[in-house]
Amino acid sequence: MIWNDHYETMERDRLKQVQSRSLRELVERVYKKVPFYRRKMDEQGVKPSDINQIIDIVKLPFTTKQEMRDVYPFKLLAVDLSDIVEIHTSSGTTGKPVVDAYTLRDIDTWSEVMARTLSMGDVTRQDIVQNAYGYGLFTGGLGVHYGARRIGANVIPISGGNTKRQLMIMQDFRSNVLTCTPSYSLYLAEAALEEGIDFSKLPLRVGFFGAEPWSEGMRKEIEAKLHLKALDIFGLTEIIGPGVAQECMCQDGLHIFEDHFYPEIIDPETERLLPEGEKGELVLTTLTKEGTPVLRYRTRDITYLNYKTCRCGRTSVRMNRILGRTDDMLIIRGVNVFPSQIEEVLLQVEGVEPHYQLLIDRKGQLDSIEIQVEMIEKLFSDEIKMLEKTEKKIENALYSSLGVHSKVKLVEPKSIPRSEGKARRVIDKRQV
Ligand code: DLL
Repeated sequence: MIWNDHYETMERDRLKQVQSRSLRELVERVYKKVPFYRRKMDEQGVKPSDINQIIDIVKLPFTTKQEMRDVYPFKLLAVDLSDIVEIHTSSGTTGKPVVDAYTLRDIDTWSEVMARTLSMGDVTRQDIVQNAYGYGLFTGGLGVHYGARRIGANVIPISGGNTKRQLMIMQDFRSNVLTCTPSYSLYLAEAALEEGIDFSKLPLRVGFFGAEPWSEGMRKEIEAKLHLKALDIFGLTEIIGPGVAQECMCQDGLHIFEDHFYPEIIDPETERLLPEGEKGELVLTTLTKEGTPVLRYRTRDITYLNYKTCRCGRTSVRMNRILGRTDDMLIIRGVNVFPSQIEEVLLQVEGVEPHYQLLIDRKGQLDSIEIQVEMIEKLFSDEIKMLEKTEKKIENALYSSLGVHSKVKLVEPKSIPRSEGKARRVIDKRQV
C-alpha cells in the first residue's frame, strides 16, 4: 500500500525539480543561520547563489561524523532553541553523541516518512504494532510510534527487552506487526520455543527489522522462525532516525524517501561520485529538515543505488541492503571483509544457528579472526570428531567464498550473549 502516492510515484524529472527547490532553500538557510556551514562553504569557495539544480549538490562540502560530534550539543541548530520540541541522540559508546533536534515540522516530516515506511508492509489502522525498538534518546521507538500514530494503527509502546512480557503481550493483544532489531527477533523466537509458544499460531504477519546489519540468510531464518514477512528498515540519528529508507513487499531494495533525503554514493577514498549500481559510501543530505539540517553527510554505510521503477509502482530510488560500514571493515591478512559477508557464509552451513561473534586479535603483525558460532542442540551433542569436521567445513567455506583464513569454534547453544537492541558481533581485542 502506498501512503503518499504523489511523492512516492512522482515522475523522476518532476522529483528533481522538487529536490532542486528544496536544496536551494536549504543552502540559503544554513548559510545564513549556521556558522559551521557558512565557514565550510566559504572555505570551499561556494555561495548559495551557486546552487540552482539538485546536481549542484556536488559543489557543497561533506559533513563527517567527527564534525557532528565537534558541534555538540547545539552548534548545528538552524533555528532558535525555543523552536525545538524534541531531541534524540546517537547511541555511541565513546565520546559525545550526535544530537538530532526536531522542530514541530520535523516531527511532522518524521511521522510522514514513518507512515510511508509502515505502509510498505501494508500496515493500516486495523493493525496492532508491537513496537520493541527502544523508546528514549534512541530514535527507533518514537520513530515507529509517530508513523503508526499517523496511520491510525494501534501501537503498543512496549520498547525493547523484558522478553517474557513481550511474548505475553504478543499473545494476549494479538499483535500482528513486530518492530525490533533482527537479532532481537531471533531472541524472541528462541524464548518462545522455551515457553512452548508456537509462532505459527500467532497472528504476526510482518516485521520491520533494522538498526543493525543483517543478511539474506538471516532474513530466511527470521521468516521461518517467526512466520512473518521480514522487511528491512534503514535510518540513522544524524538524518532523522528510522524513516530514511524502507523495503516494500517486493523485498528488492529499500526505497529512499528522496523528497526529504537526497542520496549519493561516493568512493570513500577519493570522495568521487560513483555511478548507479556501483558500490560505495552512502552520502545523505536532509533536504527539508529545519532543526539540525545536514549537508552531504558521510554515513560510512556501504551500498549501491538502483533508479529503476519498482514492481510496487514506486519511482523512488532504491538502495541495496547495507553491505557493511567503512569502519566495520576487517582487514584479515590483507583481505577486506565485512562481518555481514561472514554471516552470509555461516548461515549457509547446515546446523549453524544465527548466533555468532567475531573475535579479532593481532599476533605480531598479523590480524587473526576467530569465529565463534552456535550449533543446533542435536549437532552439538555429537562427538568431538564430528564437531571438528564441521569447524573445518565452515573454515573452508569461508576461505573459498571470501578468501580469508579464519579459525572457527563451535560453541554451545545459547552461549553467545543475546541482545535486546543492537547485537555486538565484533569483539576487537586489538583495541583493548
Ligand atoms: O539505528 C535508526 C533506526 C532505528 C533504524 C530503528 C532502523 C530501525 P543509529 O543508532 O544512529 O540509528 O544507527 C545508525 O545503524 O548508519 C547503519 O550503520 C546502521 N543501520 C541502521 N539501519 C540498518 C539496516 C538507528 N537496516 C546506523 N541495515 C546506520 C544495516 C543499519 N545497518
